Amino acid sequence: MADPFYITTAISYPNGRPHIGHAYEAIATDAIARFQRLMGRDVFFMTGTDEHGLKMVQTARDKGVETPALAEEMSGYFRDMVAALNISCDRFIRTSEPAHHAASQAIWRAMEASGDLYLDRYEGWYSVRDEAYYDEKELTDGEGGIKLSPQGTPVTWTAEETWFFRLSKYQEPLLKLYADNPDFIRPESRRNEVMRFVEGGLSDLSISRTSFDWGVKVPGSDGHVMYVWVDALTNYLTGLGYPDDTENFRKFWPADVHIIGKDIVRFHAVYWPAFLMSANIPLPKQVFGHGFLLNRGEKMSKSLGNVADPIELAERFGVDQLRYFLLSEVTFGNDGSYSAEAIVSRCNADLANSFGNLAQRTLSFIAKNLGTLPTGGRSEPADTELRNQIAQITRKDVPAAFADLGLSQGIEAWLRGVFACNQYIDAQAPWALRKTDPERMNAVLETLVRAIRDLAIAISPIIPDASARLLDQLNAEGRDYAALEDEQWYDRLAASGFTLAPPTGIFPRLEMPAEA
Ligand code: ME8
Repeated sequence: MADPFYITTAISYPNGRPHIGHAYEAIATDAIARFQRLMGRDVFFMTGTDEHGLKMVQTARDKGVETPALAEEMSGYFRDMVAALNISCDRFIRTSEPAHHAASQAIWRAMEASGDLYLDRYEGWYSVRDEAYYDEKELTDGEGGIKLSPQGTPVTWTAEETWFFRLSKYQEPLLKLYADNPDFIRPESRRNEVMRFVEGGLSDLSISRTSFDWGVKVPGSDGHVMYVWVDALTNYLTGLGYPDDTENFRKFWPADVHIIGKDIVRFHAVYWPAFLMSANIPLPKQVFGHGFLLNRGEKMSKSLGNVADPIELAERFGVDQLRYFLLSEVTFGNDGSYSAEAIVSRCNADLANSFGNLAQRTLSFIAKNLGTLPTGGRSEPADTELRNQIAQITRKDVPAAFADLGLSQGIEAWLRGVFACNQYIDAQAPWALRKTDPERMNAVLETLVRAIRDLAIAISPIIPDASARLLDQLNAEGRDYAALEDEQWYDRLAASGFTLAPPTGIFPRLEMPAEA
C-alpha cells in the first residue's frame, strides 16, 4: 500500500475574486502534491472556500446582495481558478456544505466534553478584515484615532455574550509541542514568532458570535454561531469525512502539511493544535507559512488597483509559464515580487531559450536527419559525465529539494542540468558530426535524448502540461520519479522502431509587454 500524504491549502474567503496570492498558494501546494504522487505516495489534496464570518456578511451588505448568493458566486470563481491553473486537488470544499456544519458541531461537542468551553461576556478588539481578536497590547495607533492590528487592519470594539475556549490551558502543551517537533512550524522565522507569542501568555478565546447569524450554529445554544475560524480550521477534517470513522479519515489524518500564508500562522499553529488537543484528535505534522506576493514590491490592494487576476496572467503568458515563474522566482517561505516583465524575462531565459531550445534543436535534428532514435554510437567520457550529472540532479538533488518544500531550490538544481546539457551540445556540436563522424553523433544524440526525458520528468510537478507534451513527443512510458531509475527505456523505445515526428515547440518566446 502506498504511503498516504495529505496536503491542504488555506481555504479562501470568497468575498472577492481570487488574486495572485491565492493562485500562488494553490500552485505551490499543487506542485508539492504532484511531486508526492510522482514519488508513489497516495495523495489527498484539498482546497476550497471559507464562506462564513462577518467579513462575508459585510461585503454582501455593501454589494447589496444576500450573503449565500455572494458566497455561491465568488466560490465559483475560485473553482474556475483551480481548473484554469491545472490544480490537481482531490476535493474542493465549501464550508457552507451541510457535512461541514455537522463536522464543526462534532468538534465543538468534543471540546465541550473536555470541559474547555464556557459562556461569558467578551469585550475587546476585533478586526473584521482579519476575522481576528487582538489584545490591546498588540495594537498600534493609526490615522484619525483608529486602532490598528499587527496586520495593519482596523479593529473595532466588540462586546457581547459569547462562548469561550480555554486556550490558556494549552500554553504549556503548545510550547512542548513546538519543542518536541522543531518542524511543526516552518520556516524557522515563523516558528520563532509563534513561540514568542505563546510564551507571552495566552488568553482564553471568544469562539462564538451573537450579533449575526451567518455561520455554523453552536449546538444547544440558540442565537450563537461559531467564530469563523473554529469552523474554517475544521474544514481539514470535514474533507476526510469526520466525524464519521471513514476510510479516508483513517488513512489521511493527521495531515502531512497545511500550506498557508504567513498572516494566518497563529490560527494554524496555536488555535488549531489547541482545538485538536482538546477534542482528542491527533495533530497535523506540519504547518508551512509561505510568504506574500507583492506587485512590483508593493502590497496589493484594491485601492491601489494593482490586484492581478491570475487567470488573465495565465491566459496571457501560459499556465506553466506562470507556475514556473512563481515557484522559481520566490524562495518558498519568503516574500516575492512579480511583474509582467519579470515573468517574460524568466520564462524566456529558462524555458524558451534554455530547456525549450535544447529539446527543440535535439529532437528536430533527429526527426529531420534520422527519423528513428540513434543507437550504438561511439561513446566518450563526456557522455558518461553528463549522464552521471543528470542522474544526480534528477534522481537526488531535485527530489530532495522538493521533498523538503524547497521548490525554488529544486528548480535551480534542474536548471543546472539544463545548462549542463546546453554546454554539452555546444561542445559536442552534433550537427557538425553528421558528415564527419556519424557514430559519434549518434552517441551524442542518445545522451541528449536521455537527458531531456529525465529533465522533463524531474520538472513535471512544476510545469505538468509542458512536461507531458514533451514526454508525449518521446512516447515516454514511465513518467514518475521511479522511471528515472529505468535506464532501459531508451533501448526499448529505439528497438520498437519508434520514429520521432518533427516536434512542435513547447515554450513559445513571450513578448515583452509594451506598457509598464
Ligand atoms: O485567510 N500573497 O483567507 P484569504 C501570498 N479564509 N499569499 C496570500 C496573499 C498574497 N498577497 N494574500 C493572501 C483566509 N494570501 C482564511 C483562511 S484556512 C482554515 C482559512 C494567502 O482568502 C493567505 O495567507 O484571506 C491564505 O493562506 C490564503 O491566501 C487565503 O487567504
